[in-house]
Amino acid sequence: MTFRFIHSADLHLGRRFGNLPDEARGRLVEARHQIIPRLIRAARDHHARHILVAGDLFDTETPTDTVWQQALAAMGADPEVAWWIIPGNHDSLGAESLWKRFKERAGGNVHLIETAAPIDIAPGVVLLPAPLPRRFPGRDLTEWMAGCETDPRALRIGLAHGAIRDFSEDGQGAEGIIPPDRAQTARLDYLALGDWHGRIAVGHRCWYAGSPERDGFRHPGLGTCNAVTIAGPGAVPEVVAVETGAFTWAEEDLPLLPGQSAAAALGALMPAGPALRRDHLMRFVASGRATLAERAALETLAASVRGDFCHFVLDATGLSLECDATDMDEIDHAGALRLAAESLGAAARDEARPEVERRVAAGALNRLYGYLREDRA
Ligand SMILES: [Mn+2]
Repeated sequence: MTFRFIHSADLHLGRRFGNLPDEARGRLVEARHQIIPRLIRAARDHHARHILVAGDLFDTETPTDTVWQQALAAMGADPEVAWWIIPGNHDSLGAESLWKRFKERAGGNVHLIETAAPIDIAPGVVLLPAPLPRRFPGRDLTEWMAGCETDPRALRIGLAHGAIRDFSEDGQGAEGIIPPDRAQTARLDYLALGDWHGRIAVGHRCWYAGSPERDGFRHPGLGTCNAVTIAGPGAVPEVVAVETGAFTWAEEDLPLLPGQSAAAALGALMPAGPALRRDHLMRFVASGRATLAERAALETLAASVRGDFCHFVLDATGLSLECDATDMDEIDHAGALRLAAESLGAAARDEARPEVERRVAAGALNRLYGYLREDRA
């Protein structure tokens, strides 16, 4: 018997993205809702009837009614696909009011799992779940799986949420760590994990699926889920990534040297088509050195493309100033402005000064240069 299913986690429905501009926020919130039909489509394409959600379906214990009711409606749109959901640390069973209302309204294909006990989810397939009773359970909730006996002819699939080794999305670390060999010690055919928002294999039988719609620069690229096929008990699972995300997050280093066109270097790192940029959130971190003219060209390009992107950040605080004679001549050949520019340039280069003072001097010189160019344009 071959069993196929979708492994997802960390949908974080209702996440607000408060640190982003309004326009980007609205689009990202909507994209999170769209994950549900995308996961159903992934299940259909994979000929799977089951979607396993390894925690953090919701971002908080108190999502708005709009968020959870519309999530349930979307899950109910295809009653032939079953959802098996454990609460994670963001939406633990401590969210009593949410889960009570969720269960009352859920269709027959949506299963909220509240107890750590085996469930027959399909003929010959047993799910061993580890729902989080509260935000910080403080112990390894997968421990019971090792001692749980099931029919030896049945598949054993674990479902859990939390940190393994050093992988902890919220940086809590050691407490309640899931042993990296849990799939072996509990004789699991597959252990579906959530918590880490990137996609990563802990072994052939143990995966973090990652968030199906990425939510930050820490986990770049498009969100994915795992489409899993297991040929029978003991068979090594076949695991394929399916892209489910709408938005690409990318952070790029932009190391620069004088003489290099900073604007061309930035341009080379951007998606070529402006139509694609609309679904990109990009952050460029410039470092190294650039002349006043090169830096001005970089800022000009950044200002002109910013509106193409869902979100665009150019962080040039680590970019040092290289002042050459041409730059200075452009400011003025002599006189008060030239003197001011030279003294700012000297301050920016003076390694005896504290870093912050050098930055202020370089920033002032950049601004002076920019104003004069604007004035002459
Ligand atoms: Mn999470």
